[in-house]
Amino acid sequence: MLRLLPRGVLCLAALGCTGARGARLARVRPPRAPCRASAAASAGGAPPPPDETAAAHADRVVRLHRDLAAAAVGGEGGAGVARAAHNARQAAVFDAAVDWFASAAATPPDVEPRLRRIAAAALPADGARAAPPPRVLDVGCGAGALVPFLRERAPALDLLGLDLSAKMAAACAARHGARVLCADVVDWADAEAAAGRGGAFDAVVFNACFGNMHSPRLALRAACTAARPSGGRVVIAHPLGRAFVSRLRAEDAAVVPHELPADARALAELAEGLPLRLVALDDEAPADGAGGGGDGFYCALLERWLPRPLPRVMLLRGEVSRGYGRGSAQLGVPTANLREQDFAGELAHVPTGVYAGWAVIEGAAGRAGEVVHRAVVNVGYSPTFAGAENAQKIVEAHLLPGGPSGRENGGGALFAPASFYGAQMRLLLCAFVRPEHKFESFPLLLAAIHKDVDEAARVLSEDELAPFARDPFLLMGLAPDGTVGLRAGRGSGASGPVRALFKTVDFALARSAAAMQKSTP
Ligand code: RBF
Ligand code: MG
Repeated sequence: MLRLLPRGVLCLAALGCTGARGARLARVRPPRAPCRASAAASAGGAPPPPDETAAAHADRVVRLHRDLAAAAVGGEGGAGVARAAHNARQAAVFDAAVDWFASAAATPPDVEPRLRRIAAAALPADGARAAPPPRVLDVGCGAGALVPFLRERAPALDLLGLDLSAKMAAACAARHGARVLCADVVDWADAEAAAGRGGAFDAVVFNACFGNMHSPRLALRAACTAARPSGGRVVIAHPLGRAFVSRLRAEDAAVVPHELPADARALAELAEGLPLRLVALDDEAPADGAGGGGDGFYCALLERWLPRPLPRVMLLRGEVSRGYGRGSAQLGVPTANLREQDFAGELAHVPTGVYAGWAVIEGAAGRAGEVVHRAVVNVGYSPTFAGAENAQKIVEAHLLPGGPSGRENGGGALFAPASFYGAQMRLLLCAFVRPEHKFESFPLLLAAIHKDVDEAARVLSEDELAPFARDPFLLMGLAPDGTVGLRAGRGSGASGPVRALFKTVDFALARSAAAMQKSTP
């Protein structure tokens, strides 16, 4: 049974865990040329019986790893070396083992139903016949063990495999007629995003390879970038289970540097700060209890969830400054900007990226006429303007017509930028949409911004975020602790400019306070 977990379970605050687990130093061996013939011979040995059990199969795979380790195929690897060195070792090891992995022995009958379960996690029944056909990214596809089971669910599947081993990639392409690239998912996903092709996949699957990643954290981030922003699936699985991966790691931690995340909390740590939620975790221990016999099963299903509610809502107030004169002039996207220098260092800790929230421009229409606008906000440096990036981090709010529906509070057209320079803006950011990217061209940046606007408009009208439109900070200028009369600040400082305000409030607390506001006439 799949275990369903509540929304937001991945929002636990935790230290980033990149390299924390399994950051054991790699064994250093003199690099030797891969010895494919001997490794393949000892790994495969005599052809396996066609009905090899999963346990015998597991033993065989462990022996294969042991033999490759003993042959020192591929030089250094593991989490303690640079990613390029680790990847080179993965490539050499799996190049050497391709014959076995491309043989029928690599998928004994016992294992087939488990691969079927993993394919089902990636492709839900109702999506399998979708038009256009679902797009799946099979990371570390190897010789294509999962491919037939994905196609079983969606015959017209649009599949792309990635593998670090050129021979595995070639074997997968040849055996399954699949499109396969020899690439590291981390670099590949970054390049796709820069080319405006992020978010293209309905599912990204790590089958029997997640423990081999140099950095599970970077790999997961790459999967987020590749997965469809709303509802795209990320599957981390091993058909033989978590204990089996531990066993492989014990054989050669340079090739398998990481354990699989042991529980929901470990997955939450791994996904901290990423727009993902955990949907289901199947972690079945082997019946023998000893671990690694091959009858375990592991399948974590995560889902891209856009936007990611912020653990702490951000409240900002400051003077709208002139930007860099590019927004309207070059992109046709006017923004009201707050500058880092007006804050007391607080913006340094705000991750760059696109946020959704709500905004009020003070004064323009008089207090009674203040309009709460939906806002799509970029915090960052505009790296796409290479050579003319922002000198400092800025908060750029693109405002949409008023109210949750766009028709409330008078609605109307967007502000013209000229009308808000010098005014005070109050901004409440409640969700993270995506990281800031350096796009390859301005049309790609503009297309991404239009997508941001659509997505923010959609999610701000959902129950999770809509109540924030009535936050006392937006309606009355009251800070959450009630101690700061924000309006009073304006005239109080005859001695100098008013310092901008930055506060954060726990998401759930702020949401219930705002929801209460709603029921008050
Ligand atoms: N600039 C970038 O270089 N990369 C981005 O990913 C990016 N995302 C943005 C998203 C939104 C919703 C907005 C309003 C702006 C974004 N910008 C981004 C900033 C954009 O370059 C800037 O608004 C204009 O250049 C005007 O300064
Ligand atoms: Mg701007």
